[in-house]
Amino acid sequence: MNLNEMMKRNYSKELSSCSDEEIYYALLKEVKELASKKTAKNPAKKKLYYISAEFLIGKLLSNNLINLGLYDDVKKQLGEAGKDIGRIEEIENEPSLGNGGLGRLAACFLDSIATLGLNGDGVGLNYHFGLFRQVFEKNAQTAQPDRWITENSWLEKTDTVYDVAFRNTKVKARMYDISVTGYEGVTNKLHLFDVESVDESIVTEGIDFDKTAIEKNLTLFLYPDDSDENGRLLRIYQQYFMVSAAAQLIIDECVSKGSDLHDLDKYAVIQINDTHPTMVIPELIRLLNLREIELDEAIDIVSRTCAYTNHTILAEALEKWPLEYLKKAVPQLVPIIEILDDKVRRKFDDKKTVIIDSNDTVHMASIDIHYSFSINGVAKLHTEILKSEELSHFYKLYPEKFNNKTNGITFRRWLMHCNPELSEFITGLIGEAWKKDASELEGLVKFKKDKKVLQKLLDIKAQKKLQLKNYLYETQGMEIDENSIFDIQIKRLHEYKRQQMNALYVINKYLEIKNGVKPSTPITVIFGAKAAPAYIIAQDIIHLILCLQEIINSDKEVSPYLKVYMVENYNVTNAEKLIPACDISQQISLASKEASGTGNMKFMLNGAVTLGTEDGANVEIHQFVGDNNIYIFGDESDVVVERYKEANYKAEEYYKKDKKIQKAVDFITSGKILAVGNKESLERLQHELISKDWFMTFPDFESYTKAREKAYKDYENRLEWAEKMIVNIAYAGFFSSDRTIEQYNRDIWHLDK
Ligand code: 26Q
Repeated sequence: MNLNEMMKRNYSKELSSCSDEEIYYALLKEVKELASKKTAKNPAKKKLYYISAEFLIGKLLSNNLINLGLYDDVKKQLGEAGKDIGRIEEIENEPSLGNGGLGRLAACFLDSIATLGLNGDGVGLNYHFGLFRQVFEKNAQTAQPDRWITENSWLEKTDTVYDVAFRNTKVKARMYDISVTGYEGVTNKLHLFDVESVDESIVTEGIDFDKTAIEKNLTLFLYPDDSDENGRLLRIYQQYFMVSAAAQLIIDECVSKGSDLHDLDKYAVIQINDTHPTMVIPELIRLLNLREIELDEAIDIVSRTCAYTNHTILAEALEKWPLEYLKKAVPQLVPIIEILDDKVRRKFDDKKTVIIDSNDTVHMASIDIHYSFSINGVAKLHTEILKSEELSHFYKLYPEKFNNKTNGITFRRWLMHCNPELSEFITGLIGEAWKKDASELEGLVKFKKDKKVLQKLLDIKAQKKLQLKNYLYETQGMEIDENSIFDIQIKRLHEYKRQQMNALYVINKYLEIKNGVKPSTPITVIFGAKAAPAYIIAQDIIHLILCLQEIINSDKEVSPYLKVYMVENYNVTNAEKLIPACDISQQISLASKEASGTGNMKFMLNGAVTLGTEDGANVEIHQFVGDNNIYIFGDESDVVVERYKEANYKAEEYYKKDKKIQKAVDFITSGKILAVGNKESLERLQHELISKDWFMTFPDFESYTKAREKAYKDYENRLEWAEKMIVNIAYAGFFSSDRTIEQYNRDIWHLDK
């Protein structure tokens, strides 16, 4: 690719005299063309449809340049013309089409599917605003709409349009495509359906809009507030819109390839990403039945075609819908769901596995489990807990359907793109093979006593920390000491992830420094998290952290030793800057609650050391790196599960007898914080902790503190620390999403290469 010629073609100008914007749009056009040339000429007969309400894809320019093998050359040519590829990337808006882990996982999977040359497309929704943009005002989160679609973007309008009928209205679903490039692989598609009559002008204050005007609002936002009935109904409308269009697309494509639909499972496999696309099961059954296939056979066909992934064990996140809502929105599915329920009731006595319960509530996961052929969890521990606890009644019925697929991440984005310095260094040590086979990274272990290598690793980390410092100064005005320990917790805000426990530790550290006990190396604690707008306690925790930020950073006695920052609007783009700069990765969920986590893998790959509980994929990370290269603390999942069963945990007892806990919790409503914070919010949070502490931060607090102090102490011995870093990088290979996808394909999808 000759950029000078490209710019002359597009703008009749020399590259050096083009603006960053002009260069970005020319590259966008060129890369789209090149990507489409890599579409498989003779795709395999069977195709995977990965249906998901979220695809948190992040910016695509660099990712696509890397995957098409053009990145280095483009960067060089730009450099020669005095242009910086980093600045050009900034022109691109990040499409926030996901909340967090589940959506980002879907994006990593698409990358690996294309990289492995598998025939598989994503299917989802083209939200115009995606997830809200987080803005801090008066030490609190506010939510703003985040429009990402521009006149020219990665989206390609297609001619495919389907009718989708609801009880009261009918809309048209137009398909837009984004090319998904594989690394030295093929180009697949992400199909995003959009309602033709969408109207962005109905968005009024912040992220408020008329929730009843389905034709106009259906694809405006990702997961609109579901705290009132109209909001919840809208979620059903969105889900049905997505799966009805998907089902029509699947049938069309299979028929055009020669399927008579009785053999649908020879042409298609559908992966249902959590329960959000569950209605694809009854919808496909309905459509097959309309095409003269007997109901029993249709049910059988669909069950052989669908597979379900569970991403959560939190009861409140398992979707349940009142039958009433389905009748209001999609009455055509109700008789099918009733039949599915009836079949279950005839076959099994266990009331816990019914689809429609005695309150006329529809359990979406029950539909998935009875009517798909595979059910998988996302990390070993998670899958075991599903089998023994949350889904044990189903496991008894279908032990053969249950399997584990430990999550993974794409190393193209989460190492090659975000940390080219480390990538090159690794390649210099062990060669290029790790880029296609991540297990090759284990070859780094043999350098763990090589002082030169360790020193270089520390130098690269220092460089990434300096880059982050500059980025956060430019974008958010933060002033970070690059010589401090970067201790980072970035993920959605949720009580089970326990940002509040991290904050309690910070309070204690602050009080300690005030008392003259100073850490030998300064510490920078960084948070990044969005909270669902209707999740009050989560808002309170953000408020507490922002208040701490104000108090601690402006305290002249303390700030040379401890600073706290909450990054505004945490998203994929700033994750790519934060992760390579991290020393300590906080993965501190209450054991049993985090299904897997994938941030933990990204940090490890970039040489951060984990401070974590035995939860989700931390368990597997621990097994790989061994006790010396991770800081594990806290009660294990069996203890936690037992404590919930006994229902005898009393937070107040810990508060009363543990002085450290008491001091930290009392500080939440001290004069110092109230001077900068909101009394109602802080008192609510304090009360919640003392009276409930539902995610058991107090029982783990002492061991958390000890482990964290030990990590800070160990950090002092730089070469020993670097040894931990290299061991983490070396064993991160298992967590490549290429490995995960190989396993999905081997055990579930059976696609030909
Ligand atoms: C449910 C009902 C009503 C409204 C919203 C929802 C809802 C929305 C989003 C339920 C769940 C989600 C997202 C879940 C999620 O991101 N789970 C994460 O998935 C990751 C990938 O497997 C795991 O690594 C994380 O551990 C898990 O929390």
